Amino acid sequence: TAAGSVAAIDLGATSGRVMLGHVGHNELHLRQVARFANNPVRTIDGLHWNVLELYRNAVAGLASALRDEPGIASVGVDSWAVDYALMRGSRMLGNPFHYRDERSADGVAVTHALIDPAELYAANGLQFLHFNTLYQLAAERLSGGLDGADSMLLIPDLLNYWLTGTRAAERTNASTTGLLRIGASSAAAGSTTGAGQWDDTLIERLGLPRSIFPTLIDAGSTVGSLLPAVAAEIGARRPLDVVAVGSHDTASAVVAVPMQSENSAYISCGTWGLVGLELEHPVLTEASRAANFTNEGGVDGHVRFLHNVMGLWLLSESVRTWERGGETISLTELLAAAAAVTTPVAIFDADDPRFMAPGDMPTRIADYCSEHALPVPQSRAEFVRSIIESLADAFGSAVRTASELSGRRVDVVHIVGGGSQNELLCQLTADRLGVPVLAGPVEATAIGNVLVQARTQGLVTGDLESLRGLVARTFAPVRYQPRVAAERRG
Ligand code: LFR
Repeated sequence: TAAGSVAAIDLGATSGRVMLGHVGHNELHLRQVARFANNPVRTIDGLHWNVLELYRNAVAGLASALRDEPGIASVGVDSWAVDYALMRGSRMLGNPFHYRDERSADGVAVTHALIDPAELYAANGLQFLHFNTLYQLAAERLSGGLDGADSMLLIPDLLNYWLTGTRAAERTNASTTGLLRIGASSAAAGSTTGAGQWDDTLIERLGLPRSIFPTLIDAGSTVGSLLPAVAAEIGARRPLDVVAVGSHDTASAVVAVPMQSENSAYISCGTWGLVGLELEHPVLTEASRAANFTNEGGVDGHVRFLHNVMGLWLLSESVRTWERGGETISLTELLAAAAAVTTPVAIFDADDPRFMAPGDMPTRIADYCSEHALPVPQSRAEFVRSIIESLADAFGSAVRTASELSGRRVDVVHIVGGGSQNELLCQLTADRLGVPVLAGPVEATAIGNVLVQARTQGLVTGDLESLRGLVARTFAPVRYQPRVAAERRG
């Protein structure tokens, strides 16, 4: 097979990027052609994504990708999960809400009054996060927000619609709505138990209009060709397809984790730290529900069995707080200072709900420490050290829990995404677990996006194992040996 190029639009909660991927049987190159901030906007009715600006930047990025490489074969879009736009015909009804908006709390209460959380877990297999789409939609229904809507499009599905005029719901991301039925086997289409399909019973019991949920499609299928107006805007001289990728960013990231055995755990670490395993079957036990582990849909029907840890959000939101006075902080210097801290720092519960909403993170961390009789960090370096130690601690416990709940031994942990560049975090995670950490690639999400498109275009072939082999060969991970285990052995 000949090599070729595709473009990946990858929207994260703090920044978006457009990447050009060049893929062949034994080659994989990625180049960033555009990167832009993702700054949410608070208005009188709550916290929103600036989705028009994200789309404008994505389209501008595609235009520069095409100037660099006119032969691009396709485009794929991924983003964070759960959030959506409500539509009437082709019109978007209002700006999508940010999952950190507080309104979904009302939705949780009404939903759990209708359906017991244990019953919900049996139906959808999802960990409880107050922002899961079903709670947001419940809140929306209470406030009349669903009136007049004839469809609901998750963020990547919305961009795919704007690019092609075709409405569809890609399955990996749809699995985060809480409205897809989980099954005993992987979420394959065509299953007679309704696994991987919109759960009509659940939707009806929640009083949601079934008609707003679009046709489901699998990653790897073609959504459609670029609309002529879009093609003209970006200067495409030949027809260009939009391919559905693992449109949940975490699903794309997991595709590109260079796991070489089934005893590998992964941590996809960006704004969030998504910690878990890839499985063939969901784990729906009471213990798994109590530990708040989720069974999200993966590319090729695998299960992403994982837990959401608060992630680098704790750090980025702290930096944002410190920069409010107009100062610009160097992250490199801050991390170096944190690495040099020798006084013992507090290990706090990174998953405490108080850290969820945007705001003054250092004060919240200090409050947490005082309340729990822990040493309150005294300097920025100590705050950062405390955050990183606490994340490593949470990562360590989540890996251990994933292993216990699934009965799968873990002898290596891969960290991908921005967090894989944080040496202290990688080392401390290895130390906590007593197993090696393999760090990288940083741009796992974009790579996963690119690889699924490349496979659809016939530039590569095979299952995830062979795609991961290509990642492992082209992006050699950095290895962190556990210091604790080494000391014990010595
Ligand atoms: C990571 C992520 C997580 C999801 C959270 C909210 O970017 O997609 O997987 O739980 O954002 O959508």
